[in-house]
Amino acid sequence: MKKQTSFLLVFSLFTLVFVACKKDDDKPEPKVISAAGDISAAIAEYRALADAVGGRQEINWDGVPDENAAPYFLPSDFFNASEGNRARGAVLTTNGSGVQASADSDNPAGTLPQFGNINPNYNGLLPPFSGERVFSPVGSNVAELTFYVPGTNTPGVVHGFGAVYVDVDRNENTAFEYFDIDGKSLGSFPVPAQDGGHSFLAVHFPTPIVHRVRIEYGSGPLGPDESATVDVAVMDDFIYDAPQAEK
Ligand SMILES: [Ca+2]
Ligand SMILES: [Ca+2]
Ligand SMILES: [Ca+2]
Repeated sequence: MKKQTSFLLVFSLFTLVFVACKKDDDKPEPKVISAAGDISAAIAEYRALADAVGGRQEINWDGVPDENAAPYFLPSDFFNASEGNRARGAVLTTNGSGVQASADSDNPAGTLPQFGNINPNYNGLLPPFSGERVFSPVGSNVAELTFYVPGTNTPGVVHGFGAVYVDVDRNENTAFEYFDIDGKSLGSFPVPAQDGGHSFLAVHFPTPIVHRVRIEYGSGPLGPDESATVDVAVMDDFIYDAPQAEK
């Protein structure tokens, strides 16, 4: 009887140690910053984190010229130019027909802002956080953001990524999933809802480990009217720390 008890005790201790180690090895614990409504304090907090690890990049879409904005697609590598203001190390892809920055209000083609080119009822429904242009994949509600050493084809890594969402009504539809350079998931993180307004989510890891972010939001691709079953959402400002080569 005594022998059996000690065996059980040793076995339980072993299990405890094993579980504790496994948890530590599983994934590095990131800092998660999220907010809905007034998101300015959360953005300031994340900017400071990105600044502290070698500088930050921000994409607010507002400098995209008319010829690269809706109704035209934004080239996937628009923000991975070899030099100048577009050398941001960010490549945007989708399994839909392409990605777009929305039109501004004085574009020569007269395209409606806030993705009114896709559904005129969206104009007025999707208030931008910065400037006039917002971002969305078209033909899909999934976008992939992959980091490169700016201006090169060398895969890059960052500590983290954060972004502003516009008009997320239900948080079950909307999340970021982060991946390392081997394609291993670092976790999936939900975005808080804010009907008619702005939400923010940023996830910052202790080391530069993020190579790709899968961004999924809204209940489906842009097209149908917002309703009790359809949650139309788009994105505005992207913020991340400077992409670097993996060491
Ligand atoms: Ca903007
Ligand atoms: Ca709404
Ligand atoms: Ca919505």
